[in-house]
Amino acid sequence: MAQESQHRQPGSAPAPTLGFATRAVHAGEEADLREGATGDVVAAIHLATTYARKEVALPGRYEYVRSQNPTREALEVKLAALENARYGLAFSSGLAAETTLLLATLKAGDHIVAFDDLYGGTKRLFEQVFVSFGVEVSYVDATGALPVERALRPSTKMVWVESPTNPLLKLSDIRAIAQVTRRNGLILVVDNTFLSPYFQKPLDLGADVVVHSVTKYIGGHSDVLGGALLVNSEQHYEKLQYLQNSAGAVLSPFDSYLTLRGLKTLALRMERHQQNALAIAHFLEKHPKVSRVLYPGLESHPQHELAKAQASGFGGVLSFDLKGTVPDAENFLERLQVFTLAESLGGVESLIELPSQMTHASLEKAAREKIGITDTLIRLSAGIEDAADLVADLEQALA
Ligand code: P1T
Repeated sequence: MAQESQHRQPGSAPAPTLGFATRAVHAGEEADLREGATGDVVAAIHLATTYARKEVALPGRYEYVRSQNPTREALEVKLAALENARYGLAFSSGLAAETTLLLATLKAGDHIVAFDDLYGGTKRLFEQVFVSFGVEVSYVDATGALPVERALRPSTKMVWVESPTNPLLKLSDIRAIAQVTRRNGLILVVDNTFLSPYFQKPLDLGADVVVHSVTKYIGGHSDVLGGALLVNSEQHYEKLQYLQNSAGAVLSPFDSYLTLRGLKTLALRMERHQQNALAIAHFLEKHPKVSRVLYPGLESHPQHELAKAQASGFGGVLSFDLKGTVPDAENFLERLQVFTLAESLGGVESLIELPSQMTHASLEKAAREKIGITDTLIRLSAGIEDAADLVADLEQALA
């Protein structure tokens, strides 16, 4: 394996012959047993910003840290191996990954068809930043292919979905939408942050690009800000790599190391996140003060069958509506003891928040309400604590 990794193209993954958990531990970090090598069993943190060469015209494997760095490269290989992708690229945040992707693929006048429920920061990037460069966006209910197909224009270049969405936990029928994008020569981007590659592999379902906020489940410990792009097409990879270096929003060696470390337990963590989310969802569904619970793992979720057909699990995030007023919701959130009132998700600790005032506050109230983000909608990310403690905490705060 060590020999094979020496000849692989930077950022490219080995064939996915080993199981997911095995790849999560080993891919990108095969010990180098050649003479004189250290045999490290974990990728080292390479802090050098530049690399010496013997001759002017003869650079070594690495030239300058922004272009590539051995620690980031190990992470890019591991990420690609986990998403069944040929190539991975790591960035300094999820939004940096998104920005790089948009810069690499779009020009003024191009049009994006996007899911109307997306992370607020992604919508802000489209509407407040890329609009200045002449990029247009239409939002549709991208649960199925028909609304996407109807929104296409001659200038459409890209279809952008999250599945499940943030914060309403809607799903996109990725296979059906991929047929539309293939037929029309468009790029299908799937933000896979909520399920992680452990539960869903959008490239296998027909997507062209997978986006991650590495800050969430992939890092997994609320101590890394990072992003990633995964692709199969060499042409896409070369463009993205060019922009990764030219725009410069790369992940640092230390954050790459923390992410490599976090990924080794991704399979274990995702199972526990999901187990806890299910226990919480069942508890909330029966509670008299809760009017609706949104979680793809519940049979009451309108796309529960699609969830089972395109993913191997439902993840650890759910949203729910409290009966009552905004002050009631604030009281509830402030009384919790085990849950932490904070933005973000996907860490080992359970987090809870009010999207209308926190993660999705950058959206207009009317636009929020139109798609169902009410003022009292609460989103929670189940951590890996004991389920009984999480349920008891919700129970006392609701009482
Ligand atoms: O925060 P950053 O690493 O830049 O990732 C942005 C991002 C992209 N995609 C999805 C689905 C996300 O949820 C996020 C970030 N989301 C939060 C911070 C949040 O609390 O929802």
